[in-house]
Amino acid sequence: MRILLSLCRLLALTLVVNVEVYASEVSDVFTAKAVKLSPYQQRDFQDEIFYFVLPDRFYNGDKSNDLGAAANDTKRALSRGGFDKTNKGMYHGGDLAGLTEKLPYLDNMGITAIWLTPVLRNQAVQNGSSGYHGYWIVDFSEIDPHLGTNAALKNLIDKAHKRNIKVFFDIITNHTADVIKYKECHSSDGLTWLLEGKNCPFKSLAQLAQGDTYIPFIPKGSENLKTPAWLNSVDVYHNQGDSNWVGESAIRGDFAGLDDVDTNSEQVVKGMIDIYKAIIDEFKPDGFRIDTVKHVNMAFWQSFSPALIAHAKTQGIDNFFMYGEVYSFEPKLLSPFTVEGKLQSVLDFALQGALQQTLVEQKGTDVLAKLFAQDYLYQTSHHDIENTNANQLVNFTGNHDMGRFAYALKESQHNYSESEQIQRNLLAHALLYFSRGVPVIYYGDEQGFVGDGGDQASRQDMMPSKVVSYNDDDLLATDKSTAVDNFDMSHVFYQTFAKYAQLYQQYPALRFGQQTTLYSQDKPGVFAIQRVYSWQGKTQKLVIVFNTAKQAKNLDMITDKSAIKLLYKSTLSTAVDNVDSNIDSNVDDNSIIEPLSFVIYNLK
Ligand SMILES: [Ca+2]
Ligand SMILES: [Ca+2]
Ligand SMILES: [Ca+2]
Ligand SMILES: [Ca+2]
Repeated sequence: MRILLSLCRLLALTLVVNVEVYASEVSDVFTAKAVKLSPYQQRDFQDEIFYFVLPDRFYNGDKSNDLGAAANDTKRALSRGGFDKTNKGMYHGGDLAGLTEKLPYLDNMGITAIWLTPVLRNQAVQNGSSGYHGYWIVDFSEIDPHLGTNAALKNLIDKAHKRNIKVFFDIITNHTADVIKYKECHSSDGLTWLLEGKNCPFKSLAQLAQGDTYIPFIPKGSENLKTPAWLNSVDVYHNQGDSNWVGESAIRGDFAGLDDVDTNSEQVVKGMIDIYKAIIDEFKPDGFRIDTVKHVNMAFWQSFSPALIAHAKTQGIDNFFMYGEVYSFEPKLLSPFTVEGKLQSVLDFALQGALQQTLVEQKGTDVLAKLFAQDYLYQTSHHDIENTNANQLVNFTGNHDMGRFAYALKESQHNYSESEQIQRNLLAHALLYFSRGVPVIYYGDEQGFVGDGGDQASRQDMMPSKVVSYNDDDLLATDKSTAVDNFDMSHVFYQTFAKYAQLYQQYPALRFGQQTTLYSQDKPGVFAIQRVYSWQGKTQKLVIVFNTAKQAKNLDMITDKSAIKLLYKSTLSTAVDNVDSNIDSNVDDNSIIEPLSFVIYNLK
């Protein structure tokens, strides 16, 4: 009860009047017409709800491209093949045509922006697996033939824009496909390892200064594989061997053999800017997600980001937006890439970590409070890009590298029942939507996908799969498996995310509101935030109360003070077993936060 009183006191400081709760107003939320979004050209990044998808794993709209480049296409021979629907490391046939066909499915869930894994032309097969994920680019000027053509991508963007959905590309400046080899490590045809462990140990700058260098070479026949042509010179790469992820090697090492571009060189900075200016000119995307940002030197970003934002404006894309992947879980490691690096935003790995700690590991809600208390680190203003702040961070629960949140829940030492996994998953997503930052749904999460871990194990097919290790998964909240089509618009996760999207668009404070923590505790339980937003002479103040405990929590300030109006109360989608619902029956229902649930109040 001390919790509740503290919260009351905090609330009492901020407000006042006597507002009653009308049940009918609560139900209005459910029946409200879809809120009309601003046109995509003018819409703010903070208005978006993202869907992150690997096109190869989504839907096969064109079976004629499953093998990639045509057999007689000698120019693109290395972009042919790698198709095997039974192998999780190979192409599965999904493509841009399939994604275009499924736009209504995304639209109905309230998705307003799509983030595609890289779609530029890849080396199809490399070290025994394939480039189905898109991160092994050889040609930065055209679309991979497995996914379609440049025209197919333009068609996707055109159809998405007609639905007022934005399209963001995943781009890479850190590396290209693995073409360059080292004489000390590889045979002259590049196919055989000379060293134990299939690794070329990193050589530091100090070693290079002593003459201890690798001799890089391009195997015969591969001299002109890359486009643009300047990428075919070994001189534009670091050539220091494989990264061991620490110190100098984090920036200058090869990412498991992928040719690490010398982003310290002015020629490379200009070359990469020109590559992506051309992409903007040709396709007019709404923004970029940038891969492997922390493996590139900060000075590169300081040039790259303002140059592309300015260029996009010349192409009529005024709200062009870029967010980076900095694989770190501390705000003090993430924020320099916005504050110093001039990227507008980064993926909020720190929030992902906090969600895992609170909802998987059952740490206290103070973990969230401590995270958000560091939001000031992102606050800055640059003359050459828009101001950045924590409201623009990109929220996610899991991804194609670390695996799905559902997998973390399944593997938890707490042995959660399926119904509890469902409820924890939905609450994690509520925190994505209703905390500061822009939510991302990882494709398949809305269908209860779980997976066996990260990387390939988390990249299941939405179309019927032939991968045994996918099809034996027990999906959440459905009897289906991944062996069948999973575009089920009645799935409880899909339905719930659609409802979250409606709330998100209906209340501007959920998108733009300045966030303050009202209450947290050092164990699972209440986490209460306030979000305040003023526009056009109006002010909206919302209080969102999350309950991460398996016991209901009772907020008696509603019955006592009536200063807040209930806007939305999450319902237990399925009964959570093992929960203690020992609630005083005299208490007004609107002041109860069910176990693993949340409530949104309007603060007058
Ligand atoms: Ca296909
Ligand atoms: Ca290489
Ligand atoms: Ca690098
Ligand atoms: Ca499995």
